[in-house]
Amino acid sequence: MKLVLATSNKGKVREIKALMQGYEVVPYSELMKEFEIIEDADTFKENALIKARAVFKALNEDDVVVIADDSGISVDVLDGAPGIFSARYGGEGASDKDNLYKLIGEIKKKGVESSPAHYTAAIAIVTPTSQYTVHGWMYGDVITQVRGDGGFGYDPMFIPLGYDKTLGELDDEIKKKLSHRSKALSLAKEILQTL
Ligand code: ITT
Repeated sequence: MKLVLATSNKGKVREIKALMQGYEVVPYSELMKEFEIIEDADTFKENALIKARAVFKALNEDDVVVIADDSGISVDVLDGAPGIFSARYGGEGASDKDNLYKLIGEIKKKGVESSPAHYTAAIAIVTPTSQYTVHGWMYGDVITQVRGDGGFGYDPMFIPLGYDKTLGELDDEIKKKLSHRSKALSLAKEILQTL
């Protein structure tokens, strides 16, 4: 079964390919020119559906399954920010590094050096006849330091529960076992098996 990924994020593509072995996973940018998708819903779930539906429509094929991932980090000391705004926390066009340093700055403004936090991933699956969503979460702490260069996004400041290193420092295999994305994708696989 060919799965088309409705994402432009290279970190997500790398992780989803590694987590979906046995499936043919193709980023939509390999099939058409990337286009802007306005993610204007107020939940991860709805934004994932917006992306999957937009790519499904643009592909205009009868026999395709599209998968989208909408994800982000929620920090307790910031009342859950940046949440669904994680990709643009540092402003329009912000890079992963801009977002990371913006988050560190906001946590420091609260007068603390760490805070409990969690990642959320919503995965949407869109087929010619059906639409599904599943979720996964990973809990831990964010710190006001950048440690390691593994993973992507906010990983160099995120320490998963039960560890004392950031996802930037830990082996990829650990994130593969623990992550919000891997938990959501294991549920997605159960759905894909029924199609
Ligand atoms: P697409 O919409 O094209 O998929 P995006 O990067 O805009 O790409 P999102 O809107 O879902 O994707 O934003 C996700 C944000 O959350 C982005 O800033 C990521 O860096 C961050 N994020 C999500 N999962 C992450 C992970 O596993 N590790 C680190 N950061 C993550």
